[in-house]
Amino acid sequence: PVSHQNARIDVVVVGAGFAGLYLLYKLRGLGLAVKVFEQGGDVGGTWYWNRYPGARCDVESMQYSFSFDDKLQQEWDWSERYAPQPEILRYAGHVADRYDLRKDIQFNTTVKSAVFDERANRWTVTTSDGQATIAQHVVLATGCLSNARTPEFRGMKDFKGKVYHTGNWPHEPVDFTGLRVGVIGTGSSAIQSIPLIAEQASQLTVFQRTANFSVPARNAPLTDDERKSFRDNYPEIRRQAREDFKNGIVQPIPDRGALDDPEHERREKYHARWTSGGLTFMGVYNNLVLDQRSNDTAADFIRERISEIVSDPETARLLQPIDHPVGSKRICVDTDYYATFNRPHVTLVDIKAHPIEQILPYALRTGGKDYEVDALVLATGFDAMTGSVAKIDIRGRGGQTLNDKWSEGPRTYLGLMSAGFPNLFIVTGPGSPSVLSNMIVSIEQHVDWITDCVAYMRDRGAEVIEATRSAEDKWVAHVNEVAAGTLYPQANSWYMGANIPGKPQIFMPYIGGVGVYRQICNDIAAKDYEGFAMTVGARPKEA
Ligand code: NA7
Repeated sequence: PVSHQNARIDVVVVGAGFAGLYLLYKLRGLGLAVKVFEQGGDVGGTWYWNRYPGARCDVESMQYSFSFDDKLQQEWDWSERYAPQPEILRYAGHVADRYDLRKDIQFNTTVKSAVFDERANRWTVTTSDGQATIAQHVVLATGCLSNARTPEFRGMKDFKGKVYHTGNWPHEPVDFTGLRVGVIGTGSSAIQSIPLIAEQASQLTVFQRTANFSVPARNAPLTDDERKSFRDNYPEIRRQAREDFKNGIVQPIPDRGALDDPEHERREKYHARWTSGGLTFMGVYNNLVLDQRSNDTAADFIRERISEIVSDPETARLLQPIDHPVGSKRICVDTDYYATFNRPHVTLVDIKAHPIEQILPYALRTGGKDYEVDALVLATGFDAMTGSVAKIDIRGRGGQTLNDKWSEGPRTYLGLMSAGFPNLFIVTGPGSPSVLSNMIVSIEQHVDWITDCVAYMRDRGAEVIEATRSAEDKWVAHVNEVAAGTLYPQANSWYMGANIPGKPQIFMPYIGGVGVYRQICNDIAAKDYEGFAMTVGARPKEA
């Protein structure tokens, strides 16, 4: 049984990460009554859950931060080039305090279902505390990498040591001193945490299925001068991030393709980016994700660096990715990852050739051999982009569930709405640039667009907005067409849903770039929300 909350709520927001926080701030600015439900015990979303050692953002902190309030960006001091997780979490907390957001956020509360009442044009949102909240709009700010995934391994329940998932790390410090630790996975989370776990563990065994490309972060403390140069130029830097750079990250602009340069020049350029560090490595040339031969030159360069750094030839060979173009999975950014394998107590085990057969009370069995471990770290990733939405029982027109509608893969118009689910918005959803971009740039754009849309509706007395099927069909086709022109679909990545057994494989994010995407969204709004139907009275009208 659920009890109904009586207070009038205009918008329910699901999630209090960066998207949820900014939504609350903006919607409140319209004078609306907003209620945010957050399953964690505090704000911060992905940065609340991902507390593993070495967790930090791979976008530079001066760019991975809110731009909506100049005072905020002038006053907040980032300590390092890449902010560590505790600092990003403090920043989220600061934003919540600064704008007094916590009073409208209910923590430790999971949204169970959202059901649209077609007669009343209202959503009923039920939560884990047994309450039902009625609202005109629901916004899913549930995040793209927030649903940690634990694969099923035979014998897992028999394991007697401690098990940790990087995406759901304990709040109290974890000490691996003197322990034999096993890490499963070699994605970004593993690559960040392995060098630090190796500092403590007596023995570290890394179980790798697919090698990933990683480039050095070259992280360092930010100097006052570096901070000042951003702050003095923030209006232009933020404009460029929004408009000029596909991924929302300001970086030196490549003016040519990899094959336009002779080999020695190409190598010099790769070396320069390798030395300056960071994921802008992929921006050495403008065609690395478009042309296989060009991509090969970058991939070869990284493979060479790996064999240079790692002393054992067999380990070096295993660490060299061979099965996907560089950048078709998000490139990893590390501090001493490859060099860690030179430490005598660190071992790499190939579980592609010999998959994990069984987990025993204190060991992992693969290739007929038992690797003894006292603690297990699962760095096995997320049910990305759709996982957190799928956990909520969402029912739109005619009682259709969103999971049913998306059973062949997510379908949205602009990543913002899905036809048949009126007044249900998604922030950085599938079909928007989302995870292919600086998430804060994308979050701010979506939140601004949604807020403007809600204000537009209110000014015109419109009660309902929904994506039309035809606009959605066209957008889905466009998203696929743009992806097909790149090397991205070649990798078995979580962009494709390929890491979840049984998940339909379609390329989820929109790869056209944040500037192009923003323009499309703005044009649609300027044409009175073309492709959306708005209901002013009883009947929906095509906009
Ligand atoms: P990722 O990038 O999804 O990495 C997960 C890793 O776990 C990857 O190496 C997987 O190998 C491995 N994995 C997953 N399932 C299994 C099973 N069943 N057996 C063996 N190995 C497995 O997640 P992260 O948390 O590292 O990073 C996610 C994003 O966060 C990252 O891209 C950044 O944007 C921030 P696989 O490649 O599937 O063979």
